[in-house]
This record gives sequence, structure tokens and C-alpha cells, in this order.
Amino acid sequence: MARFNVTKKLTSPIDGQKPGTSGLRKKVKVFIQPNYLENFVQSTFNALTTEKVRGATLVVSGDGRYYSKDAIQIIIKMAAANGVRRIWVGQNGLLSTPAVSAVIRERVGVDGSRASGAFILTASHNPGGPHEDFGIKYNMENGGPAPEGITDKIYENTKTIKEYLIAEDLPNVDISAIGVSSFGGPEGQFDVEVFDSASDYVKLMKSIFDFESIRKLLTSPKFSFCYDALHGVAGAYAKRIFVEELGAQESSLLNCVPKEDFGGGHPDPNLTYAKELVDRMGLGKSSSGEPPEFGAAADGDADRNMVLGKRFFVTPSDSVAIIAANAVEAIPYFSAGLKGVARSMPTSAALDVVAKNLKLKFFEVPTGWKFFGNLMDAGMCSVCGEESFGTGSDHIREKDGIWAVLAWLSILAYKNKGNLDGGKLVSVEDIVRQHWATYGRHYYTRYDYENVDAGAAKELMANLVKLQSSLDEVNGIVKGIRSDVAKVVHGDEFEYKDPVDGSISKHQGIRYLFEDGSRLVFRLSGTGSEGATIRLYIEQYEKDPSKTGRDSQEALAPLVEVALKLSKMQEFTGRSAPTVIT
Ligand code: VG1
Ligand code: CO
Repeated sequence: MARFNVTKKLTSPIDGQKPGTSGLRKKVKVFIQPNYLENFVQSTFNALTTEKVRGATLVVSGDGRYYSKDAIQIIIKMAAANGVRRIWVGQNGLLSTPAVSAVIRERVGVDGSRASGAFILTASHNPGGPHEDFGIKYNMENGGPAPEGITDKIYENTKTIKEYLIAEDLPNVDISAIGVSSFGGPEGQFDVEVFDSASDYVKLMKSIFDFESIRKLLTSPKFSFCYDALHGVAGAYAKRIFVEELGAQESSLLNCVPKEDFGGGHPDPNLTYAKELVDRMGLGKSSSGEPPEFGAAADGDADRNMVLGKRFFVTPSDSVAIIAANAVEAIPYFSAGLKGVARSMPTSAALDVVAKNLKLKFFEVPTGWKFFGNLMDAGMCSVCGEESFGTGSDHIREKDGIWAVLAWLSILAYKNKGNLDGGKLVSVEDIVRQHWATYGRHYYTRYDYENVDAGAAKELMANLVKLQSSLDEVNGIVKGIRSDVAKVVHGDEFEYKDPVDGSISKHQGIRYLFEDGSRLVFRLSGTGSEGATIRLYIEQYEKDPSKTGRDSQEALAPLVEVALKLSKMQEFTGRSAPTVIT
């Protein structure tokens, strides 16, 4: 057994290591600076405290983006030096974010051990490669992202750090081969176990869904399917689940080979960046041929999903509402009923209407998955989602891109039980339109202004907060912009008190609520790595079934105009149009 020693290295604080909505994300050139990663990792160990770190089993893996392999070796050496007993690594360093969560919660090591936390190496939907982004976040023993109490402590530690521990002479571990490598340190044995990235996750999915009924759907000549992993880590799971387990054609997988730079693309599953899929589904400018019945895409770390029908886009806010409305009938895991549902604040109120009709507990939390975890741990929430293409359930503590696709396939399989041998297929579009007819429709759009000057973005936000001190003034301005929109009845900055632990999160987005249920929300992104990104969320509720079929940009045009003029978007940012519209 190779032996290693522990070295104490002197270091000094590096600015800007505050974790955002989901971990620390920076350009690769920032991350590879001397001590940058080391400072953050040691600050995390220190925040967790020595008692929790010594003897622990921790997972280290990610979406496989550029710099991951080096980062994994550094974290292994630091973990060994900090007294960690075991490190688990997905083969080749690959684990999707939902798979990490599943591994923490479900996996038993070859020696019977269980993991109590994880470093996830990903910048999620941000591009990868030597000139793009790297990221790291820490997940806790429940499988979910570290709560603000911990991320705040990590950040404080990064501001005062003086030294870190590392086993410099520990040889690099071969993470391409499954198996256990053991080493001897000053305090005893240290193991690195490399395991198959997909099998625990696949097992979990099989325990949630009726694979047999999904297989019938996917292999029916009446149905056709397409999945785009955008060269993210989802590809490793898509092949195993959709092709090997469920019988989909190999040709239905697009971009399913994980790449360090995501093939040069932006691994963000939306109508702008998932271009190939969007074209295939008949929604692009260069679309040709008959589109498949169902299409979906994932982001870099496979926690996001975009669901499309033939020439039809399902908004993520509608998607979570539709999954919640159908879960009990269509998904065996939920057959005993839902414990409750939750959405992030900027997500449309489509889920609220379902909760009300089905008499389910309902929660509105700030943006970021970490806020759902407490509700789930307390048994208060089964299904939750965000407008940003994140959907999931209490099977793990992260959003789950492939789970969402399996949920949709389950609903389609359920609705088409009698139709596969004869009769007309109930399509994705049919399901969504039927949902609108029952519950009403929430017209919804999001405008993103990426890489705006950070000072200008702050001023724009401050101005919107200032305006809220007088609703009369706001209404005067609004009426001057458009006389056909409803009155603003409330304006605030969203604040959340966690019903489980009582912790309070402030400044979670600026809201303008209108008399007819419409909403304007303004937030600054917490996941960008350059400048600031302003997000503007616009929503309007339509209950009249005869009016739920309009084009959403057209239906929302008056509110969009109000939002842009009220916020003086162009004046502050110099932008006449957003970077992305979803
Ligand atoms: C964005 C989304 C948010 C999501 C977060 C992490 O955050 O808006 O809903 O939870 O990304 O998703 P922000 O602060 O940029 O708006 V992922 O897939 O990037 O981990
Ligand atoms: Co992601």
C-alpha cells in the first residue's frame, strides 16, 4: 500500500469566492490560478468542521467539463490530508448532479460504507472549455445543496484562510478503471473507490417509474422520441436508460457523448441553445421532415430539462404543474398521493392552481434548489419545479432532468394506454391544451440580459425598489405606458422564511403584482461568471378557455412594454433587446 504524508501549505485569501445560486462558478483561467481551488476546498472542509470531515466518505465528480480531471486529483489529495476516510468517484469523474444526490442517499460502497457529502464539479448550463466556465459546489448528507448557513461560512473562511492541507506525494488515482485504491496516511487508511456512474441512478429510476409501460410507448410504431444531451453528462445516462432499458432507437439520441467543452456549444436546454433539437422538433427555422412526437434536452450536469412536443414547446412552469396534476395516476412512486408541491418565486402560478384544485400543500420558495430540500426532508413536498427548466421530486434533493423526461413519458404512456394498438395518439400538445382548459393558462416569458455592466444592473434594481415606496406613482407611470393593463396592487422584494428551520432569506427578487394576477419579477442572476445578468419574468393568467390558445409573446406584449419602460431597461443597460427570451 502506497503511503502519503500531509503537508501544510501557506496561502492567503482570494477575492470573489462567494458561492452563488448553485456553487462557485468562474472562468477556468480563474480556477487554475495557484491556490484558487485549494482555498475554496479547504474553506469548505473548515466550514463542515473537523469532526464531520474526519473519517467521512465523500463523493467527488461532475459533468466532465474541462479542468474536472485535474480538480478531482487535487480534491482527493486534500481530502486525504484532511482525514477523510474514503473518496468515491464516478468512472472518468462523471456523475450528473441528480446522480450525485442519488449516490449520497442510496449507494452502499464495496466495504458497506455510506457517503455523507459531495463536491460536484460543474458550472451546470454555463459553457465549458479552457476559455469558459468551471464550477464547484458542496452537497450535504441529505443529497441536497449546502444551505445558506454553510455557504456563508465557506465564504467567510475564504476571506481569512491562511493554510490548507494536502497529500502532495499521494499518486494520482486512475479514475478510468472501476475499483478501489488504498493508501496509508499518518492517521490510517485512505481509499478511493471508482464506480459505475449510472447504475445507482438507473436502479432508482426503475423503482419510481413503470418501465414496462414506458417501454411499450417508446417501442410503439405510433410514437417517436428524441433526446439531446447537448454533449453534457446526461448522455451517459440517456444511453443506459432510454436505449438499453426502454428500447428507444440509438438514432433518437443527439449529442449524447459527454465532451469537455460540450462540443463548443452552450449546454443550456432552451429554445435558443438546443438548436438541433428545436429544429428536429419542427420549431426551428431550418426544420424539415416530420418531427418526432416527443423531444427533450438536458443541461451540462443533467439536472435541467426542456420538454417539447411535435412543433410545440412546454414551458417549464406548465410542465411541473402538469406533472403534479397527473403524478398519482401515472407514476407508481406517487400512487399514495402527493405530500405537497412547491415552486420557486419567479415560476408561474400554474402549479398554485393545481395545488388549490387538488387541495395540496403549497410552498413558494426563493430561486435555487437548496430551498426545496428542507420541505422534502420534513415530508411536506413531493413535486417541485422552477421556471428555469428545473423539475424534480423528493426521490432526491436536486432537480432531475432525466426524471422529468421519464415523468412526461409516464404521463404519455398512461394517457395512451388504450391507443397504442388503435386510436389516435394523445400528444404532448393535447395534454397541455387539456390542462389549460381545466386550470386556465399562465402566459409566461423570461427575458435575460446577460453580461450587463454590474453597476448599471444594481442601479436598475435599486430604482425598481425605490419606485415601490409609492404604488400611486407606479400606477401613474404604468397607465402612462399602457392603459390596457391592470392596476399594480403590491410591490415588494421577496423574502422567505423557511417553515422548517425558520431561517430567513432576503432580497430574493423584486415583485410587482397586478390586480388580475399578472406579475412582473426582476432578479439578478447568481450563476453568471462575468458582469451581471438581469432576469425579467413576465406572467399573466387567463382563465377563459376560449382565450388560452393565443401566441404567448403576443398575449404578453402589453406587460412586456410596461416592464421595459418601468424599469428603464434600455436607459440603464444600453440594451435594446434581451440576450435570450424563453
Ligand atoms: C439559475 C436559475 C435557477 C437555478 C439555478 C441553478 O439561477 O434561474 O432557477 O436554480 O440557475 O441551476 P440564477 O441565479 O442564474 O437565476 V443549474 O442547472 O445552473 O445548477
Ligand atoms: Co444544471
